[in-house]
Amino acid sequence: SSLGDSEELILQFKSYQQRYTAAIKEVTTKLEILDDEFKSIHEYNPIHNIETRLKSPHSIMKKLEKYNLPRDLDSMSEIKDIAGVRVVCNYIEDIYTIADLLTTQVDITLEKKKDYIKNPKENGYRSLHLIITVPIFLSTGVESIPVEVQIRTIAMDFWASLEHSLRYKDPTDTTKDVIQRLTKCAEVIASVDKEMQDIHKSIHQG
Ligand code: 0O2
Repeated sequence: SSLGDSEELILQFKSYQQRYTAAIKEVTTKLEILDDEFKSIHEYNPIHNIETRLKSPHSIMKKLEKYNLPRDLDSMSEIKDIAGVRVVCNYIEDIYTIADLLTTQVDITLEKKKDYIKNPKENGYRSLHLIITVPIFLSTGVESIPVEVQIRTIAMDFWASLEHSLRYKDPTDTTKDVIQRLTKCAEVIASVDKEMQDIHKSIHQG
């Protein structure tokens, strides 16, 4: 019967997908506008690239299970990362500039912030995570939709994507030694990020 329930929820989810897709579009446009404006004023782009993803019904099910939540629409609204936007910036300071300019916009509400740059995860993972809500305008009225925004540098993104694929390859094989080596890589990368930031500053200000 639980299979039947989940099939029904998947159908309901599909009707909701459009809302999350709309929210992704709104946030992406806001980010692109900020990046364009920056370029015209400061002659450089803080954003390197933007990636977006919509969580699949299957992953939503897995997450509901992980948190022991019932499979219904109410608990689905508890999942805040159905709409995901990843912003890859050139330099560390760009991350905070973009986060600030986005979250201070009048129609955006900041629900949650996790700064894994100031407080890296034990494995060395670094990124700024925001949960924001953005209004989307439908024929039936306005709705506030949550979006998870991950903001990181190119270097942090490089580490995160390789670490992610290594972990997915064989989770049981990530020994303590492998974790330690990955953590060390994250530290080296962080120091390169700082140096690149300094070089950028000295050229832009000098
Ligand atoms: P995937 O496969 O990327 O979708 P929750 O989101 O509720 O499960 P939490 O702790 O509130 O848990 O979320 P958190 O810490 O903000 O992390 C959410 C997302 O950040 C993850 O999504 C990853 O995308 C990314 N992330 C967090 N930690 C790591 C890490 O150590 N390495 C890498 N490569 N990415 C990380 P998902 O849904 O877990 O995974």
